[in-house]
Amino acid sequence: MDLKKILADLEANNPAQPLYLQAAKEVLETIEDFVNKNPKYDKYAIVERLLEPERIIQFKITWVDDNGKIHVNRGYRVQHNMAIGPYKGGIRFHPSVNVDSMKFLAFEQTFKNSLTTLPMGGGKGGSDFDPQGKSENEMMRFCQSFMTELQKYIGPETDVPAGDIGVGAREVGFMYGQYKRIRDEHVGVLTGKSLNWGGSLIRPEATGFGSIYFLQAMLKAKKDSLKGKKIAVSGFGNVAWGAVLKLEELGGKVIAISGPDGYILDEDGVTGDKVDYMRELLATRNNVVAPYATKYPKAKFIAGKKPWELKVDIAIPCAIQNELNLDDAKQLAANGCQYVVETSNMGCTADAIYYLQSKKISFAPGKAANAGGVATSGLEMTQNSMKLSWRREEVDEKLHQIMSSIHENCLKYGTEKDGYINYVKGANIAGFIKVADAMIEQGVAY
Ligand code: 2IT
Repeated sequence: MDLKKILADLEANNPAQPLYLQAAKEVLETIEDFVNKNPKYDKYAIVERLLEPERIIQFKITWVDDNGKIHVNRGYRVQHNMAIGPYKGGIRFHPSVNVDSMKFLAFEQTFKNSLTTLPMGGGKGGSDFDPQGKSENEMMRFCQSFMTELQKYIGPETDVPAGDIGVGAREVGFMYGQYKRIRDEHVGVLTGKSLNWGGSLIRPEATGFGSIYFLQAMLKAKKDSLKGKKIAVSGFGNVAWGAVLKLEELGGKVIAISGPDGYILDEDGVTGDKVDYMRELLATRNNVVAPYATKYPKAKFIAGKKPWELKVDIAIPCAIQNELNLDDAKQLAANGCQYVVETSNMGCTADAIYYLQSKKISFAPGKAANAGGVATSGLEMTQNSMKLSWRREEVDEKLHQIMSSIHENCLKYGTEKDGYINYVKGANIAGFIKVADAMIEQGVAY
């Protein structure tokens, strides 16, 4: 493949889309050698085809707030690739949502979903609507308006959305109710549902749990363990919560969590009822972490800073894209950090990743480390199809197996001559192969 030309065309075709270009460039650079060694991919123009989403849907959402004022927001669904299964991916409600962030997330999702071993294509959706400060009724009306339009494009065998930033079980419930009202079907069209109407055990914890299972495999690969490790986590939402919960169980010491307002330093460790309190904080939807230090006065709140300035062995970004930049990477490396487990989608900037890798710090990309969330969504889809539910242990065991298999695939395609594991390369190549081969076998369709 002619990387230079592909990149030039990509930039020309996607102006003002820095996130999409960042995500695509990372994949292209890491699969280049592999694609060049396997000419069939060029013959079938697989790379060029993968760079164009199969469909981008943009729609208008109007809704009425509690004071009777009418608002207009934009909604999106990017259906990136359906080669190995129905489009699958979350819905994000956040002011940063635009066609660029949706495209990057859908693109990443295709590779991530391929890694899970389950039959799921890649998609992503959302709205620039900001849930912060909205009442429950406003959330419900917004979700209903959103689904009134989205339902035209989704279905249990077509496209199966789920939650993401700003969309939890409550919002999935509101959207599911509206889908059902319009279509008159109780089907597995969304995942992340509540337990008593089709949800799966472990789904709420799955992204965080999966990321820590992946970390365990990374540690094992270096004959290391969690014992005595100090850990900084960013975010305090669903993903951070699952990670902290699993770390507590396995004996890793989390000394920091964070929010958009700053970070909490809790030298005693975020454990016990403090972990439950993270849920309460999220439920307030004020999007600030500071109240933790009021409730637990031994902890400190450091306003306006990121937890990457702390001396920790392991850093786990769990918040949002590009939350860990080159300066943060330098600071972490200078402080002796040995593992960075990117659990947010594209949580690290490209230069931060290069820097960490140049220092031989073990770096897991989000596509691999956070795949446990969507993998468990895949398990929810399976249970819905079979019209039964698995026990907690069953789901957890499957999740564990999936994360181990993703790690093995990273080792297979990412181990370098000096033994360093380039997880980015490994994940991108392994994710690419399955989708690319499926596209070839299905002829020139998309
Ligand atoms: O980024 C992600 O993988 C998710 N938000 C989960 C998607 C899903 O379909 O469960």
